Amino acid sequence: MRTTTVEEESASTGVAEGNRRWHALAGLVSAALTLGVGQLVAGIASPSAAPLVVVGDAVVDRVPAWLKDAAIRTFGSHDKTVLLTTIAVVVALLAALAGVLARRRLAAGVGVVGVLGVVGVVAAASRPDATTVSPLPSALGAAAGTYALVVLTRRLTRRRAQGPGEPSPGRGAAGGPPRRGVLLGGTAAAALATGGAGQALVTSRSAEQSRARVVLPAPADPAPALPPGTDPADAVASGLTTYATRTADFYRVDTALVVPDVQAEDWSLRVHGLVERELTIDFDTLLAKPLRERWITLTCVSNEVGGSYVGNARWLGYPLRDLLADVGVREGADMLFATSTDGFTLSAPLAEATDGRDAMLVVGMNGEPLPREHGFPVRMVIPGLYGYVSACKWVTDLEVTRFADKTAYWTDRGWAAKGPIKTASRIDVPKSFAKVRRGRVPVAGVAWAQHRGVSAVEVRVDEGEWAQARLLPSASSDTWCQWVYDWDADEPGSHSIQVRATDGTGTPQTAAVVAPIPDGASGYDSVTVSVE
Ligand SMILES: Nc1nc2c(c(=O)[nH]1)N[C@H]1C(S)=C(S)[C@@H](COP(=O)(O)O)O[C@H]1N2
Ligand SMILES: [Mo]
Repeated sequence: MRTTTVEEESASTGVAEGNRRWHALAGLVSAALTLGVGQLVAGIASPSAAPLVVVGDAVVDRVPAWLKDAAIRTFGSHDKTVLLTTIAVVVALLAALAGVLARRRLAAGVGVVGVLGVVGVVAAASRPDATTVSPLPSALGAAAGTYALVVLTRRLTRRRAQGPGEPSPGRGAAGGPPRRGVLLGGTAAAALATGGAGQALVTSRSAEQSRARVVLPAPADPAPALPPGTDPADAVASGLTTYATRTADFYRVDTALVVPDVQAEDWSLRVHGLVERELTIDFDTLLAKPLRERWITLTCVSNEVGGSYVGNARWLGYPLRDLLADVGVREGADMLFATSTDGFTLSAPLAEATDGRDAMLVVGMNGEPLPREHGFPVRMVIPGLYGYVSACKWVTDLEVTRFADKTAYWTDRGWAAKGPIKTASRIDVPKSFAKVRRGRVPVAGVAWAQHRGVSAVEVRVDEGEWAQARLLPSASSDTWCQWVYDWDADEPGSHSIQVRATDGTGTPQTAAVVAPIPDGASGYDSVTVSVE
């Protein structure tokens, strides 16, 4: 029996080229089926273990810090989309390669798919929230994909074995319908169907449903009524940040590629380490504790001078001090090591968690259960510390330990072990490069020095004398405050305006210009405006 060699085919009118394309397509639809079946198995068995997601998460946790920083700088909040797309493109290229390889040596193609499957299985198994079923989506997905690749390759090669000179059923010859198109199309449709069904299952088992069932109790210790005088209408209309940040506008910073899907019914927190009595608390027990509600302004250590990674909300929670009293902290401990369901860790200093400030295990934000992306069902908040050392979202484990014994996620990547928030101020209006009319120009913004409080804000124009701005009221020293300065702009031309705050201890904000890494940015915010 005669078999066609590649050389013979190449010689014959680009048929080989065409065949190669079909085989590449077979690789692609097989990979799509891998992901689809993986998603379906994830939906049934392990919602957080869909193949693309576990691989993406594994990549996020392994890329060097400089690359991660560069990605965030370049792509901003699109960094996760860019990463997922990159992974999808790489997988697609490898899949096409597998298809082409399988054409000549089936084992080689299957090998490439197998390696992809193993990568998924290892990534799934090495997740911090891994269970025995976590590797299943990648394993079964890869099995389905391999099977598809073998069947499709055999069909395509059998066609080819008929020889280039014979009529091609694929092109609608008398032998029948365009079979290879149907085969590949059918596989692609199966991939879509399994993937779609899996996605629907994942969503229906979601935290969103669980969140809708939560009824928050009234706080035993409610937040103070806001003193009148915040949010002057004219300043807000021209762009001054409102005192309270709407939940939908609240900044989000985390390492989670996909927002962790935790149901309140499944949640529990283990408190252990240097304690007298270990404790595990579930969501209902937590809600039954006397809860406290407070206005607290959160800030990210990676916020640039003038940046927007800062927001003020009303948080409802159980004081960490009370929780730690329940377990009894032992001698020598100085750190609270918090771990979230997705494996993120942070190191919070015990001193600040227990000195009487409103450090809390939080269940509510602005009167509602925590939104998923802000840590549903439970997160931490400690006033006065940057989020990366205080505000663990989706927290499920608290270990009382010592800074000498443990380091957390961002500390391992070059950021400081401790992160008290630096005194800062920001100009919201006028915007930089605005053109303003001669006369009285309102300059306004926010200033923060959480837990020390803001005692003064000053403004200067063209590096002249500092002049006092008017501070608007705030709920406590744990929140930012708004400020307004009426500038008499009587000289036409370009002017620079700078701002600085002084904290409650009388220490002015530093002028030293410093980048966010390792312990927070500093320097004065400024805008340049032109008066006409
Ligand atoms: N699980 C988890 N918690 C986390 C983070 C994270 O990456 N993962 N990031 C921290 C950082 S750096 C900040 S600034 C705050 C941001 O909280 P927000 O997204 O609710 O504004 O969450 C903190 N908690
Ligand atoms: Mo942060």
